[in-house]
Amino acid sequence: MEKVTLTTFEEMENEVAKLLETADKVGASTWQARVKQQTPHCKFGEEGICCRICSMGPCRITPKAPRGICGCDAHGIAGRNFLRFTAGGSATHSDHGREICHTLYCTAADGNYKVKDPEKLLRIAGEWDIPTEGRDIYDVAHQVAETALLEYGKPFGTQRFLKRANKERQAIWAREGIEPRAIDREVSQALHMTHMGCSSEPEALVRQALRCGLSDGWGGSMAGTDFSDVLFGTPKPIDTEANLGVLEEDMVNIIVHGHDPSLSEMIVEWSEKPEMIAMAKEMGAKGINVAGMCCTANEVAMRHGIRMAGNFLQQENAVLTGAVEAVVVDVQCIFPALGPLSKCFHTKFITTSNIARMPDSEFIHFSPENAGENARQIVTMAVQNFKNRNQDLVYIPKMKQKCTVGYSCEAIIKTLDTVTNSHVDVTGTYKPLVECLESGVLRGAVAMVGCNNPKVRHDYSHIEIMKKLLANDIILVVSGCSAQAAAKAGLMCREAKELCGAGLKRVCELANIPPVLHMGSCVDISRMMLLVTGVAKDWGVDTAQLPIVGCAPEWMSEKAVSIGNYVVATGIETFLGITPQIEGSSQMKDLLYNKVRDWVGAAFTVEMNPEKLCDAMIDRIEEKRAALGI
Ligand code: MSK
Repeated sequence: MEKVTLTTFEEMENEVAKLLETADKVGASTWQARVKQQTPHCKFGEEGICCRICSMGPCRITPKAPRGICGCDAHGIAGRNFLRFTAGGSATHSDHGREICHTLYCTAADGNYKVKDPEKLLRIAGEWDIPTEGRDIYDVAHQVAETALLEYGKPFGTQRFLKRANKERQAIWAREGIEPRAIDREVSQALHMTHMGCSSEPEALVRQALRCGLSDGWGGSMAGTDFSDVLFGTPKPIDTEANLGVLEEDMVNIIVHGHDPSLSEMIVEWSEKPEMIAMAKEMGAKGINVAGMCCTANEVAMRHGIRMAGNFLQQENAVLTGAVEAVVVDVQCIFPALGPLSKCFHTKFITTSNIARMPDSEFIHFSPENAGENARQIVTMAVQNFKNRNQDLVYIPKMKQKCTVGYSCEAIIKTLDTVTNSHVDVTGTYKPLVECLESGVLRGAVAMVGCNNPKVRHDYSHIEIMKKLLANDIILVVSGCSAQAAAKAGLMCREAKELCGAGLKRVCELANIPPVLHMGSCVDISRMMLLVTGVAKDWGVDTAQLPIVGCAPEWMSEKAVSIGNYVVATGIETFLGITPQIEGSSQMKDLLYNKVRDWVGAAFTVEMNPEKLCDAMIDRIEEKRAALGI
């Protein structure tokens, strides 16, 4: 086995500097320049104490003006802002899930979309008491999809997926009155509560934030993940590569960017068609190279081995290589800057969803019914654009690393089965993992997730924290842009076991896994909830007792706040490397950093210094171990 050589920050930053020179040459605006223009940020906004909810304001809280015009204080304003942030994230993830449910409803034996994992579909149908015996798989798919869609607006009851949680957790949610009802209802209620003249009591606002977050993680996101697996296949370990070096000088490069795999799956399928490859050759290219960006990268990497060009803060970099024929996007985390930036190059910026319309883009409305034709049109546009590439502007950084991705819960269990020769009775469970944790071979696990944020050095917190955790025998499961940070650095290959403590290294060797396990995209944090729940059930304890914590060191989006709420509500201590916009309220800080622990057994910890954040996680893991008597 080869030794691992990590890509350093200096190497990455030197290459970015060269791309920024190209930006200067063509007069393009970049996020690096815009950050300077926007700094310093508005202090009222940063602390969450600017209220723009009605037109009597905006009101800003200062020592001289401690209440807004309606009389709301800093705590009510920061609380309302926090709940609105959560609702935005929950709505976004859940609407992604809804689109996937619609796609499932459109499946047909001879259609654009088919059922690729019938076993998983039948399992979900069984959970939901939907008859399967003797039925056509597509009849079952349509009924399951319709039932899932009704979860968004059902008038009575709570989310069906809550039953997957361990009994202790379900009891806590019921006791605290935070079981999510219809998904849309929790978002609507959050907006209603935060309307002028409704809630201004921080505790009530935080409870609704937890409930609204849970409707995402144990509702909309879980639907998004499960039905994506049914449609496109449940991920299995697969080898691929990551970083801008996956772009090819002599091929048509298509970047797929966003979140919804319904689009990217079709683009991948069409880019592999012989007639499309023949057309690329006619244009003088050697073929078609599809590469992923942000969470779409995770989706297509873990199901097809499609290579990952980069994470959130690299989307502009990809265009700056001058070698991208088309950036094809669906929804979420897409910089509007891509429109004007693409105009400085030959690159076509193609938007496809009414949810994400942007200036300076070419819009091709993508729908499940016309998906094949839409994809054919998009791939054709990209291929025909190859001849317009300006070779003088082409510079592709050579950086890339190999990685193994695709550790769904099913794949993790299957991997564990291969290392349990002496424990035949534990096949199909997480018990081997429980044994490793209980014996101390592994000290704990961290679920590392989330974005990049220009408030901190790109990827630095992700990578430095991961390296230290590995050295301390703490295994990592990762998703979203954190996953790509790991892959690009070289931490997601089997050779990275050399960076681990003796215990984790041994586990990696026995199971033949990398020490950083890729679990997918943002919505796939629902996989992590099921993993943690499975471990808790096999251990016979509640999730809050496990030596497992969550971490989002470079988070930036509303979705991340929604995630934070459901991860905490699931009993998992959550460590943030970017301060949430609540610092102007002592009551909100006390609630989120302490008091919610009395309700759900976990809370948030915030620390901007990655070294200290990592130490705090290790300490918390050791405290959990001590409390379990191990
Ligand atoms: S893409 S939400 S920047 S993880 Fe899911 Fe990355 Fe964060 Fe978007």
